[in-house]
Amino acid sequence: MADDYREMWRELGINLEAHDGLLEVLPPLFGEVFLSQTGRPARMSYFDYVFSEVHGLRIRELVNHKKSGGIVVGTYCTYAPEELIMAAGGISVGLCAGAEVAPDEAMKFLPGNLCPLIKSSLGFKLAGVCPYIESCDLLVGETTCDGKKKFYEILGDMQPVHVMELPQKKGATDMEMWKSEVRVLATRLEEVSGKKIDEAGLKDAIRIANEKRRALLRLAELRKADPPVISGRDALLINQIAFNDDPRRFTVKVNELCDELDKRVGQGKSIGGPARPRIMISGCPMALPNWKLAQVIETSGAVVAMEEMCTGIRYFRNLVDETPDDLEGMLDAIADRYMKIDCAVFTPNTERVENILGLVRDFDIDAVVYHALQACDPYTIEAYKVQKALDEAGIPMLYVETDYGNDSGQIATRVQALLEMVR
Ligand code: BJ8
Repeated sequence: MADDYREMWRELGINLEAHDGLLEVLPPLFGEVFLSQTGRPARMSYFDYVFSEVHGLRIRELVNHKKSGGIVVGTYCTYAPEELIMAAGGISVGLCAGAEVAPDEAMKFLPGNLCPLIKSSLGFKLAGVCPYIESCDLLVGETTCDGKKKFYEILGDMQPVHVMELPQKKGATDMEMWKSEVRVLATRLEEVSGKKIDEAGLKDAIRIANEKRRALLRLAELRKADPPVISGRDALLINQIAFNDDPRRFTVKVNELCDELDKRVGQGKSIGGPARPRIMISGCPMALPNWKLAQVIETSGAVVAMEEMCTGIRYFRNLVDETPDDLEGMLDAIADRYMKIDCAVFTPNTERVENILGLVRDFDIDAVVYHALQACDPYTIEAYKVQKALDEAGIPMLYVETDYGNDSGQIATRVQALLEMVR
């Protein structure tokens, strides 16, 4: 891949030497986590290919889109409404980082005891190894956790950033404020792109984003099969790719995979043998290429049957109402949909606990592994409420606080003890 794309990366301002180092470590890791699995669905080959070209072909598509007058908009959170970006002629790309890059550089700006997702996201920018962020005309942030808010201020010195004010409660006045924030973002996107968001374009964008979510919901539904027809690792990879791939193409490919999985269910063809403990991972998102926890759980003899996180069902559970035809109605429908997201930054956040209990029931979950990124206040603190509810429901929960370092061995010991309890 590297030879074909070097000139493009150079033009984007990528630090080629550091980038080469990154590209060297990813293929062996990918091979170990994904290609080593036996009995994978054949249609996973598309997602393997997308990953292999994640800094190549997809970036070329972004560059070509810009050459033809479009814009690229980077996001760091599932609260950033991708429909608006699409309707303004933009391509939306997720920028959260899931591997440690340039930690010493990042710590010149940020404290060491900050969540690894934020430190690494800045590390990728400072090291000049992310062609996605270098392709962006605008970065959309949001006032979720304090770390992200302050990170956007730093990032704003390097690139144009628009921060949406996200309320922390879900009352009537909060909703009004959020509706107006959605409109402010729409105006900013129009200014950056020079393209007016009109009714037809927004209607189309809502449909495209909903179709993507429907495909992911269909995939989630197929993961209820016991024995499982797809691994949690593969489902996680698909969820991660959802943030960066072309949404129409991605939807087609997820549906093709689901067709294959439908057949597998009919044939009783599982991945990895007989039924095993069914685990749900809950908590902080896992940005590419963070696969550590899913890998540990599945190589310990269990299957991850669901992810209650933003690189999981929190991203696609809710659809935008497609009935409004006027611009104002559509903007309100978008605002309504995004406010249903149950991130731990909200207070109170009883919806999340209820949703977790619902998922445990619907996906026949034997135990929950709680994924807390170190120093993430919202999710580490909310673990208490989740634990309490799961205790009452008789479902064991293992709390894992981790970062992007190599602690797989210690986690594996604890996961194995959990699995012994539920076998
Ligand atoms: S909607 S989960 S993507 S905020 S892990 S940076 S919360 S300290 S990523 Fe998130 Fe949006 Fe919520 Fe989802 Fe802060 Fe926690 Fe770090 Fe986090």
